[in-house]
Order: sequence, then C-alpha cells, then structure tokens
Amino acid sequence: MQKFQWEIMKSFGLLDEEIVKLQDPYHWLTYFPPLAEKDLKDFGLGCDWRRSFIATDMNPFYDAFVRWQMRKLKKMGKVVKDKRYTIYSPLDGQPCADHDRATGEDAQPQEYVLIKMELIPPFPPKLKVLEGKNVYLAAATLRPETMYGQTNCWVLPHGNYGAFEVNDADVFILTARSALNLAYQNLSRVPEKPTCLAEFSGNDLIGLPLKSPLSFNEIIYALPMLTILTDKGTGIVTSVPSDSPDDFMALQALVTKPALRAKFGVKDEWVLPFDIIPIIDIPGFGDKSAEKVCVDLKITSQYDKEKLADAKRMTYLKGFTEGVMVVGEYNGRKVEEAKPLIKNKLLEEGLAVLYSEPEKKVMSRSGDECVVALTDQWYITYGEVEWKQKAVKCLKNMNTFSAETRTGFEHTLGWLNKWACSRSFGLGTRIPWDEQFLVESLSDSTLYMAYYTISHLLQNGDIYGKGRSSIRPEQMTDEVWDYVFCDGPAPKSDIPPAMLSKMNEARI
Ligand code: A2H
Repeated sequence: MQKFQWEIMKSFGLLDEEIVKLQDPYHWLTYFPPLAEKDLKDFGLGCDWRRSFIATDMNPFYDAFVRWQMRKLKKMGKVVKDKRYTIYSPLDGQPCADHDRATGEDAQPQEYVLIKMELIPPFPPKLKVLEGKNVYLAAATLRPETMYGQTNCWVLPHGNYGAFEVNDADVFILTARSALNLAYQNLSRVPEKPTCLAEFSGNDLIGLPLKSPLSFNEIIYALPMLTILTDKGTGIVTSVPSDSPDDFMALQALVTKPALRAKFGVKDEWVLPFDIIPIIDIPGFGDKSAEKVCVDLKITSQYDKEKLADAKRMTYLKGFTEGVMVVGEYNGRKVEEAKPLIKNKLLEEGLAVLYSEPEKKVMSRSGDECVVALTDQWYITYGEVEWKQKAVKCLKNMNTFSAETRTGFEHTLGWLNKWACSRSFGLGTRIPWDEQFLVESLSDSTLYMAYYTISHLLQNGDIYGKGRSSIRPEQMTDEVWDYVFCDGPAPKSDIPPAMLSKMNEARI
C-alpha cells in the first residue's frame, strides 16, 4: 500500500489497525470468496497505480465524468423524481443516517396502513368542538386485508390522544407522537407542525360509534384495551378477533366479564351483538384462526404475552402464505395476492392513508427523537423492463469466471428496481440539475469503472486531478465524453485531435 492511500484511509476516519487489516490479502477473501487462497499467494495483485483517483467533486475530471453520465441518464428518462420515507431529525431539519444517530442504528421506516374509522354524528359533548369536521379515529394496521372482520376499535383508557388537523376538512384522533410523524408526511394542515384542536384521554373515546372501511358491521364502537403501546402506531387499533389473537382475547374478556365492562362504562350493546366474522381460511386452523389457536394453547388472559406470541408465530406466516380469502371482492384468492390489492383499493378510495414511523426509537446526535419524513428523492429506474432485458442479455455474454458470481448478478437483476440516487449530505458529485443533492455513492460506483480506462491520460498520475495533464477539466464537455465513450461525432474542442483519439482508443 502506498503512503497516499494510507493517508486517504486515515482521512476517512479508519484506525491504523483497520488499515493494516485491509493490507492483509486474506482479509480480502471475505470480500472475494471465489478467489482461492492459492490464487492470492501465486498471483498477488497487479495494479496500475497511475490510474488511482479521488472519487468526489474534489477531482474535477471525475466530477465532469459523473455529471455527464447523470445528465445522460436523465435525458434518456432513466432518472425520475419521487418521494421516499426517510428517518429524519426535526431539530437538524434533515435526514438522520445511521452515523448521525445516538440510538436506533439500523432502524428503518416501518409502513402501516391507517384505517380512517369515521366518527358518526352527533358528537358527544367532549367532542363538540370538532363539529362540522370529518373526524376519524385513525388505526394503524399491518393487515388491511382483514378489515372485513372488524368488530370494534381499541383505545388505551389512560392514554393521551389529540384531534389533529390533516387538512381544512379532516381531523384524525391519535397520539401526538404519530401526529408529528404525519406532519412530515404531507398529512397535516400545516406542514411539519401538527395542529391540535382538542385533547382527550382514551376514556373520553370509549363508546364512540364508528363507521369503518370494508367492515361488515356498519357501526362499531371504541372499546378499552390495556395492552396498547403508546410508542407504536397511532395508539388506536382496529379489532379483528377472527385473525388476531390479541383482539380475540381482549374482546372475549369484555364479552365474558360484566364487571370489566362496568369498570370502563362499556354498554352491553357495544360488545355483545358482535360475533366473530370468518374472513380468511388457513389450512389446519380453519376460518377463525385466532380463536382456534387461543383455545388450542389454552390461553386464558390477554396479558399472557408469551403464549400470545406463540399463537401469532403459529398463525401469521401460514396465514399469509397459505390463507385464502373467504369474503369480499377477492373471495377465493390467496391472502398474499389479495393483500396488496385491498390495500391499494383502500388508498385509492380515500378510506385509508399510508403512515410510516421509525421501527424502533431513533435519537439523533443533536438529541431529538427522529420521525419518518417524506423527502424528495431522485431515482434511477433500473427495474424498467426494456433496460433490464438489455442488462440480462449483456450478462449472458459475459465471462463471470464462476457460476456463483453469475447467480449473484442474476439475483440482483431480479430485485433491483428503483434505486435512490440522490442524498443530501456526504461526499460526491452534485446532481447537475438539482445541486442541493449529491449523487449517492453506489450510484456513481456503477459508472466509474469506465473512468479508469482514461484517468491516467487526464490526471497524469495526480489522484486529485489538479490539472497536471495537457487537458483542463473544463475541456471535458459532454460532447467530448460522448465522443470518447459512446463513439459520438467529433466534438468542437480545442483538445488536440490526437489526444481525443488516444482517449477514444484507451477506453476499449
Ligand atoms: B394489526 P407490529 Cl387481524 N399497540 O391489525 C398494540 N398493538 C398495536 C398498536 C399499538 N399501539 N398499533 C397497532 N397494533 C396492532 C389487525 C391485525 C393486526 C390482525 C392480525 C395481526 C395484526 C387488526 N388488529 O398485527 O408490532 C395492529 O393489529 C400483527 C402483525 O408493528 C397492527 O396490525 O408488528 C399490529 O399490531 C402492528 O404490530
């Protein structure tokens, strides 16, 4: 390893012992398993160090190359703008990546469907302030396909809730924590600032009559559940006792214990008329899987966490992969297929919205709790059918030197779809048409191999590309790059023609 390489690694914060490890050829075996140890011993590594270069905008030649490629992809329609969910620090006002976090490294956004359970007027006295608005209890679920079987809604009696404005007409009742997340996801009248019209305790909400999407029961009621977590979802949960062991046990308790109903002021008619509705058939568990598994495991309490966890383990995956819908528009279809269709329908008809939050608590180094925000993002459309087919064809003609490598490529081509190619901080080239963003580091890593072929001609051995060759960075225009790499027409350029041809030949 040369001294300058050592210095670069140090400047990236690597410790001496880490760099020493990188020098050890056996260490590389972890990265290149197809290389046998013998290969390393016999052949070592042949390397043309003149072609080393810095891959950030510090190197103006490299920068010009990446800008040209990005512009080219954009012109071809392969780069599109979209929104994406990102872990975000409201205090810093920007996305909070792993290394900016005090806790919650590796935490990803967790997406839920928020079911809009509409409050049926007239509103009770405590909610009178909301009259004239469309008011919804917004329940977070991972199982939108089960909504046919809703029998009630759950609230935490001692939990704190608020009525937050989503827009001028609609109000969601949920926890302040979830309202803050929504405010960063275009679901708040004032972006990034939740506006709370009234505060409630869960007790205030018990007994509210609701009209919930897809539910066969036209009216269902808000009932108490003591195991609701205030740091998950919205603190409002919809109840489907046919398929959720938690819901089944909690509803059973209210059905069988008049004293429990009395304790929370729950009227009989909010509970007793609501039978379990079969909605999904799971081989081996029948069409009331939650009831069956709770009976089989002899679960007697909604607080028996361990047994309930077993019950869920036994039914959820099987329900997803082998369950079949026995009701609704997708009757007879597998749950796996019906789930996305039902979800999309709920979203399209405005009966539900998407909601995302960090899957576990994330604190930024600046000290605030992170939310999930919808941020602008540029994407490369690798998954586009025609483009993908070209890549597959290209791979077929490549010598990959091992079947394992080929399988690896095939696997990646299989899942690679829209790839986020912009980010808002770090090192790299700026997105040429939207300079607030940088090109994400893997997105130029897929391009810059080509640059090796001519880097020595441009940079003359200086890794920073400080213009030591006869060519100046500003001479590397898009026309010149097109000529060199894509056999474009001869460019109007003051680079000597001999040099242009030399570059054009070098890249082959
Ligand atoms: B699911 P995960 Cl039919 N506290 O919806 C406790 N539980 C909560 C909650 C909270 N704050 N917020 C949401 N949940 C429930 C339906 C359903 C659900 C069925 C079967 C399984 C199931 C009807 N209840 O969840 O910890 C909600 O109940 C098990 C996957 O993020 C939500 O989806 O995995 C689920 O827990 C989310 O839990």
